[in-house]
Amino acid sequence: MERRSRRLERKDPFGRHPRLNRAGAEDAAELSALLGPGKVSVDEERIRTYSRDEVPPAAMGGPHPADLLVFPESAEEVAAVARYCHDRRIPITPRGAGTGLSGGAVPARGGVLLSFERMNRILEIDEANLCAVVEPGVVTAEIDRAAAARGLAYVGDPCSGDASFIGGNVAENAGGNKVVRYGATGAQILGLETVLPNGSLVRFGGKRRKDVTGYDFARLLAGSEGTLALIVRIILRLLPRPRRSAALLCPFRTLAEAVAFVPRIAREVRVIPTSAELMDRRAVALAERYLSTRFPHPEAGAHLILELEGNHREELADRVEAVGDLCLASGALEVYVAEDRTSRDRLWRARKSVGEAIGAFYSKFAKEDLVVPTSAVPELVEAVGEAAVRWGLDSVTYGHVGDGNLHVNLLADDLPEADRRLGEARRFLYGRTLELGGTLSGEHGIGLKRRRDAGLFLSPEERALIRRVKRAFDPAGILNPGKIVEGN
Ligand code: LAC
Ligand code: ZN
Repeated sequence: MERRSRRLERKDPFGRHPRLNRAGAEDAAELSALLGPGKVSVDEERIRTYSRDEVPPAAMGGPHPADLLVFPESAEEVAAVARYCHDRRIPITPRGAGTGLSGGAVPARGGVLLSFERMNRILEIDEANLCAVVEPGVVTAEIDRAAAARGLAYVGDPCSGDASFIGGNVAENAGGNKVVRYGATGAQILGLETVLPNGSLVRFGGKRRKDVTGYDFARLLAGSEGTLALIVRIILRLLPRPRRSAALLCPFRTLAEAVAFVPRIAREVRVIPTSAELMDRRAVALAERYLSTRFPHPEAGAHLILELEGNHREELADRVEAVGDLCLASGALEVYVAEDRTSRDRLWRARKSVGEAIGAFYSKFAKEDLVVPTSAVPELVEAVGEAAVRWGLDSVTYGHVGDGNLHVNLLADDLPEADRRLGEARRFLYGRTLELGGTLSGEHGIGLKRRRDAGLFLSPEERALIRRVKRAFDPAGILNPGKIVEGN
């Protein structure tokens, strides 16, 4: 029989967490020696700034500062950091641009925060294979700009695309405005190069359109929230860039009419729009106030923003007309068509500002990211209305109506017992979402913020599998600990 090694195992006998250590001044010095000058920081102010994302720290039990920051410049340097931390059981939390909305990049258990901001090169736009090879710290929108120069497109388009990093998009499987047509970030990934928590470099997938040689690990890593591996290089599919596009702004008398209209586009016009976005009346009012702008028909119950593409003038004009006519026949008060860049950009800016506007004007709210089968969207919208009335709350509903993912916000500023109302209303909405075949998060992830809520939506078997997959990649439990499910 094999003898158990008597080596001291750093394991917490009472918890499911492996025992983890903090990083101290000595680790900062050693990492600095390992990486070279200027790549490690222990500056408190800087650590505070880097140790958060877009979620107010108060919503996650206060700030969770890292012990130190590292700024590697290559995959080898990432691997060196991983090996160092692995040997000492020091947590590593990977971080992109910090635009996340669930605390995914927040170092829940201290340790090393690894920023990818210096790994920001677009390495290749491969026209022959219709793909891009990029480092994780590239700003998402830059990939599409680089592709556009060759008549190609990168179709991942989260609302934060001008700031977010592609590495964070991959880790969170970010969604956004074009998912209805092209799928989320995961659907754009052909391959990933990663550093496992023990420091080994491993590739998954590659420049190929098909691959059933083994499990699809690249897809598993998309949305793994930085808990399984450090992503150091990404191969993304590119598509031919449509020559023309138009955005339709369609105010509807009621929210219910706007929502009911959306599936008719695919059924009756036989086109899947590039985007089908919703802003209810309050979302419109918030964007107007935040950007000092005006929408036509601010009294409308909701506005839809529909984007259509085509290669030829007539092709696009036909689509615009077909969708526009159907819209008017379905209760739209008007249809505005933005074809030039400036007016399209203005429209999208307004749409993309809503999330920020809520944070700017309100302090007590529930910010949800619910997703249901598209046929259940009308019932979800009804449930939001019901919750608002029952608990005396204001609500703002907007987002990706075309793919069933709505940003539902319940606002409780100035109300007595705001927390109780928000808590009860949220639980009510979660219950309805489950009944409708939906789930907690369509695109923002679980992270630290929603770890407790996730339990309601994941079966015990699924939670156990999540933990086992986590352990398979990261037996020492050092990579982004404390995320997704309790005990991770
Ligand atoms: C949006 C972000 C909040 O869609 O996901 O605006
Ligand atoms: Zn969104």
